[in-house]
Amino acid sequence: MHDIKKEEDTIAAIATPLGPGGIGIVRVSGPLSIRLFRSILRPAKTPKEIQSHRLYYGWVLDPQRDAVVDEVLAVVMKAPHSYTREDVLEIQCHSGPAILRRILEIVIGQGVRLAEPGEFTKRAFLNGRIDLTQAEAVLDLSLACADMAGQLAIKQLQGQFSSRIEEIHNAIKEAMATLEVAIDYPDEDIEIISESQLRELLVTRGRNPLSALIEAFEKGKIYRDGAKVLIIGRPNVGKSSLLNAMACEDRAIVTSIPGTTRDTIEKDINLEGILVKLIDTAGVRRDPDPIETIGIERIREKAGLAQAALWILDLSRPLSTEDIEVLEVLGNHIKTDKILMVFNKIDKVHSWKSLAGKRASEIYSRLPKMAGGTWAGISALTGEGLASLSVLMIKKLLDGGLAEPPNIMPNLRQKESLEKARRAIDRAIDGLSHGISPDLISIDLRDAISALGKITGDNITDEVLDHIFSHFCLGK
Ligand SMILES: Nc1nc2c(ncn2[C@@H]2O[C@H](COP(=O)(O)OP(=O)(O)OP(=O)(O)O)[C@@H](O)[C@H]2O)c(=O)[nH]1
Ligand SMILES: [Mg+2]
Repeated sequence: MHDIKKEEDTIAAIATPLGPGGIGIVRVSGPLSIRLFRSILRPAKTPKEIQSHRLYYGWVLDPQRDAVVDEVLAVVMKAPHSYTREDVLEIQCHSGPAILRRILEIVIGQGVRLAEPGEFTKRAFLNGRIDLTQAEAVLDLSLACADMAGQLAIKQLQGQFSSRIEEIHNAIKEAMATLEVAIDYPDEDIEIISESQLRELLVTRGRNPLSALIEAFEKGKIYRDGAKVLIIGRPNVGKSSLLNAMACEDRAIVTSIPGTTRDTIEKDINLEGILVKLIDTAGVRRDPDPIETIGIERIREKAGLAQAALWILDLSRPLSTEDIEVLEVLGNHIKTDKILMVFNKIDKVHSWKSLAGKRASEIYSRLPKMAGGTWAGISALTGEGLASLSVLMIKKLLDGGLAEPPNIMPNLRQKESLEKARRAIDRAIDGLSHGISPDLISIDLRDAISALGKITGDNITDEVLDHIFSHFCLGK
């Protein structure tokens, strides 16, 4: 277990977002919680003894002025049956920044301290209710915008990640126990398991599961962080119309005048559970005016960060050099395999599929590097083809098939520890093959265990903890 000092004072924070809403919650944790219930709340029926986990209806009083502040529901959760394992008081009041702040002020006036970001969850961790992977999952959950990221965080919150780490940990322990025997009785030829079996154990139950988790980080990145998708094309092909259609909102101005969009416009959408930032851009054309030149510079900047680009072409008009120039102007800023050709305005033409097929071949012959690229036909006006476009976009973003998101998805901090553990195990495996002495191999294995402990929080420093929890919002 970690040996970081537990906090003993009472903390409070507003636990709900500050904005208009139905209810707001002020959360208190620590030894003063129950006394606070008595001093600032007036329940409709005064209980003899405050019961744990029971909602009490009543009013919050300002003890200094003896005035009623709000009508509330309050609950006390007695230690250790609470989120933090301390006595907790939660006051559900009417939402609104003024009321919430007023109640918080009254609470603070009673000798309670304002909580730091993430301090409730930090206490839950320090008091042993959750491990560090679960604490970090709470953070991910509160930040998750797309449902997939949220689902992943919940799995982590349920402790799936920790149990995988524990399995690896146990395997290493087993290997160490075997080595201990060899160290303690160097002259006797006791072999509990052979060297090759030991190597096998470290590979199958150490190295391989670690590699799988590290790979899950790479695979899961897009589910965790989302992706950026650029919409590019010459003026008037329907880029802004597509942004609006996918966002189900009139986010960008659409007119029949070429050159309507001058700046980049971003909108987050939820694409099959993945958070995608769509970026509409100014139409690219030859001889740009000074504003357009700035616009093109913006596109180049965004292009470097985008995971995919939708190259929009107007199927109702012949292919023009202007279309081709879009890719030339953006040059090396977008990789060809990241580009998806999208033929828009299919509602304006007859038998659009065969026409689009011909148009694609024409593009391949003029731009051989695009050969074999995927394309979609859509009408940003009627919405036709948008569903298939979404499927193609996901495929592009996931580099091929519709991969299932990994069950467990380490974050960057955790991935670095996993890599450290894998390196240590590799050294041990290598050492075994080269007949290195068991005590040296033991040191490598101990390093691996220590790296794993950084993930679950078994051996972690105050500094790292503070860093992790500082990313939380207040009241978490
Ligand atoms: N019939 C039809 N018209 C469309 C479609 N998509 C866009 N338009 C029309 O095409 C015109 C240009 O649309 P925009 O979305 O503004 O095009 P844009 O590519 O953003 O243009 P710029 O911002 O000027 O580069 C508008 O009059 C739209 O109504 C479509 O699928 N079918
Ligand atoms: Mg536009």
